[in-house]
Amino acid sequence: MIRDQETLNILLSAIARFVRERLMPVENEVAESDRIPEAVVAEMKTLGLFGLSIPEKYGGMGLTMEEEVLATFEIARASPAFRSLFASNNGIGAQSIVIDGTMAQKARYLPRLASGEIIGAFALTEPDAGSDAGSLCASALRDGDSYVINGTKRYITNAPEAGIYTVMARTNPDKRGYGGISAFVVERGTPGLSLGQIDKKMGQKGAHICDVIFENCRVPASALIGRREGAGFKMAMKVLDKGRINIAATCVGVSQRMLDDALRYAMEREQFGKPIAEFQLIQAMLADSKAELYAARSMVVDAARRRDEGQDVGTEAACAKLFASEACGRIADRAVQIFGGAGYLAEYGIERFYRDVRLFRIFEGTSQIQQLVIARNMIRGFAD
Ligand code: COS
Repeated sequence: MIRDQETLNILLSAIARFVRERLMPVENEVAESDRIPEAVVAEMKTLGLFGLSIPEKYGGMGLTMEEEVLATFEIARASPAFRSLFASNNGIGAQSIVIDGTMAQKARYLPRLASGEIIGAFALTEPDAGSDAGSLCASALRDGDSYVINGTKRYITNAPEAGIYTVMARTNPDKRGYGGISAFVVERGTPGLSLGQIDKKMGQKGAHICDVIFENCRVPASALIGRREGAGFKMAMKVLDKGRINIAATCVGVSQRMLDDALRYAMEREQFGKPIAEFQLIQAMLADSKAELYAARSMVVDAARRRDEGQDVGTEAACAKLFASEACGRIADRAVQIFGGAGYLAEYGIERFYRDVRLFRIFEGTSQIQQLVIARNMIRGFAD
């Protein structure tokens, strides 16, 4: 749903200009230093990028899902590491509070998330619980007016920078499966919370992940999100439904960038006396990429519109994430191929995207998990 096209156009063109003039020129610097310059982070805050989807009442822009994916298409034309820094405040690092938080939790955290003063991280995955999120082991045992959290969370995006962590832990260890899982908001600096070393990754330099370790970490009972025990797993799944649409939108933006770069190269690079874009085998790669990009974009917009209408979008979010991330991988591969030898060299940048986008088929649910979600929902629908 687009509330006001004119206002949205102003935002989209401001983002496009920021991407072109401020982010793209420092992509190499960020990849080499593994750090986004402070000045760029400050400009992200001024533009409101940390609060795109946080309600206006709490200082965000309150974008609808459709508006947000259109913004993401623009943002994701730059290296995905930039988006990673503020994406968790619009997605998995804040949505548990937006969707299920108490009034007090919303008032305490959402304004600071919206301004970028703090970053939110989502701590679901554990060393032994990845795709099988319902088997997580971290515990949060009630003790008087508090809960005591123990356990380790792994691959947590933005954990080194985060000011708050949404932590899924078992409040009822006797209850196996998802029913015993609750969600907590835990503040950085709480005694008993520590961070592991920043992990070295294949790509997305400038975006950081690490372990988050809880050792007798005591939080007040008011840290329980929604003040309901046992609701954490379903809440995490709802948060991931939105997150998956956003990852799919990111795949569309990055795919567009890679295809633009590949087309430009194919028009400029000459072999056998003419631009390689005039050869049909190159054209086939360009055309397949364009068609897949169009399909992915259409799926993302449709899933976003359905979510805005209040529909249950578990299936559509999984379809969009599955298709867009797999297509993005194929488009990256073709872009490197079109660049030829230059595609393998760091200075042309396309190999960096090739490594960066590999993550999209893995995080916020692997492609295999998306297939499983889609098929399960089909089977359940048939049974009903
Ligand atoms: N919205 C609301 N409720 C949902 C839901 C959703 N999107 N998805 C599942 N649920 C509910 C189910 O309806 C079920 O409730 P009922 O028993 O009342 O019907 C409950 O949650 C458990 O669901 P399910 O039986 O499907 O759970 P499983 O443990 O079998 O599997 C998968 C769930 C595999 C889909 C889930 O663990 C998953 O998404 N794993 C991937 C995790 C992930 O993406 N990790 C990335 C890390 S975060 S960056």
